[in-house]
Amino acid sequence: MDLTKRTNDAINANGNHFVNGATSDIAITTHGSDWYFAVCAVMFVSTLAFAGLSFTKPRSHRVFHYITASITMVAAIAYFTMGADLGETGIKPEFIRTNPKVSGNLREIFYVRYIDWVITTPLLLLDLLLTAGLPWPTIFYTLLIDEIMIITGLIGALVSSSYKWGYFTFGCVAFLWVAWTVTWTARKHAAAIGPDVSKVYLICGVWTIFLWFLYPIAWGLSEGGNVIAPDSEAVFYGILDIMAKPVFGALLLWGHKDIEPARLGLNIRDYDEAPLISNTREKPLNGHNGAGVTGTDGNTATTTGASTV
Ligand code: RET
Repeated sequence: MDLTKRTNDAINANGNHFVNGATSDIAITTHGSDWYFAVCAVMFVSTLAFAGLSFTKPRSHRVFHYITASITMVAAIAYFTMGADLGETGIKPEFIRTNPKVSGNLREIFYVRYIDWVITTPLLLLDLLLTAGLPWPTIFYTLLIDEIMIITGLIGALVSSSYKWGYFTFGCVAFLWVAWTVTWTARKHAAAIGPDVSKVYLICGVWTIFLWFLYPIAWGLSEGGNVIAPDSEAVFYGILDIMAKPVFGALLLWGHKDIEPARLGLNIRDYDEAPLISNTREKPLNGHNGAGVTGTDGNTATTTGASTV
């Protein structure tokens, strides 16, 4: 091997996979592979930055750093896979085009993209909805609906016939539901906590919904309609992913720098801190309960000031 001139050998090493005896003839080139590796590097550096920043905070204040660093870490691995021309399969396009950039019988579909999204989009929503202080059952079902959006998108991408648009429609309906929760329900919760929380939430929420609306367009032009080449698909999704993950993460963590997690209802305690809620058995006063909430067994939950050591 000539060490003075290192070239990207991924397409040669891993490309030209045979699917049912044929190769994907609408596939990324070395340019697409280079770009995917470049985005991988951006995700990796962002992960180091977010994880590093977490050390500037006590352990009880790191939840958003950990979630955000996990998001870019998963993306870095997915982008490494796509750069290596792996995590893909050949699918016969519904529309056979004459444009030489997309003419062919099998289009390369990166299913690894959806494995990334199925892990990272719920985490992005978690970052956002925890900021809004949304009740956990609402967060939980919003994340489930988000999973439906991604999985229907994956199935649609793997289907050759026009039925793919059925899955696309399911995905769009799920997305509208998520968008509603982010723009309406959660916005009201954030506003109720305080103007500083409301401001961070609005910036990150508007950014998210604007960007997320562009994903189905990218899908329609790539996996759906076979209009743009896989290299262009790489650039389209890559720019969106950089905006939606590292840039979003930086905005969110910056916004959180002066916000106590306890204000968002996140009562997180380190092992050497006093519990926020103690479950002590108190003697009832004249047959009445003292301050605090008393269960049927006489247990009284008493609030003892915020995270005192
Ligand atoms: C699909 C196709 C089905 C319909 C819709 C989609 C939306 C996808 C979105 C993806 C967001 C991904 C992010 C990744 C971060 O790196 C699945 C393309 C609506 C919104 C934020």
